[in-house]
Amino acid sequence: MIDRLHFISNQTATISHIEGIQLALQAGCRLVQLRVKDRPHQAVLELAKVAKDLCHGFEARLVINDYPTIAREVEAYGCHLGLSDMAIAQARTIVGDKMILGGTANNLHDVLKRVDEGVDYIGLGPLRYTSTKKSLSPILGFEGYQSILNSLKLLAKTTPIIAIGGIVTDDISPLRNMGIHGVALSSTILLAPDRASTVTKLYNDLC
Ligand code: TZP
Ligand code: MG
Repeated sequence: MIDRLHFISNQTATISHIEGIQLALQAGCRLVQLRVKDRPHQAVLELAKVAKDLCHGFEARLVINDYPTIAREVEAYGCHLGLSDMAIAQARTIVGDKMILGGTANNLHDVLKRVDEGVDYIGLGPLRYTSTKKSLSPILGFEGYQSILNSLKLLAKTTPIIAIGGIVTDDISPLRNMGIHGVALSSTILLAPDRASTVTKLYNDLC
């Protein structure tokens, strides 16, 4: 089963990608996505190697955003691709059959495209505004998710949907109740006053 909680790395004013990943792992996260947007390929590869070692120490899974070749090189658990990144079919030829591939979607059209491409999960968002991502797509709100999930149900499409974008702990129950498989989040974990109890609550509410 695809993990229900995905921690997305982000560099804040005071916390680096690697520090953030370490904090998330210490808090109990068991799937980490390394999402580095502002560094050259070689620098991302170096971060990916460190992230892989950290995840290994916590028996956690590592997903690499944007770079199938890096995901293959560090033997990551998965790779996540946006709509303007490499096509899923091409990525599959690079990462092989065992790695999971996730794809971003912002609306029903994208979701159906991702289903056709055969992704292992779909990151669908944003739920609401977040400063973590630049060039944010239109906000879906709960109504947007409900409408897309209704359509998927009618079409009998079962690809797991991971909600993303400005998600806080109180969102988990309503999202799960409408049929969302899991959530991907960054700020709610990184900026939590007590990260461990936040992650515990997230996992409990995601059951
Ligand atoms: N894609 C859509 S929103 C987002 C990404 C990568 C960032 C999610 O971070 P946060 O801090 O949980 O809103
Ligand atoms: Mg991308």
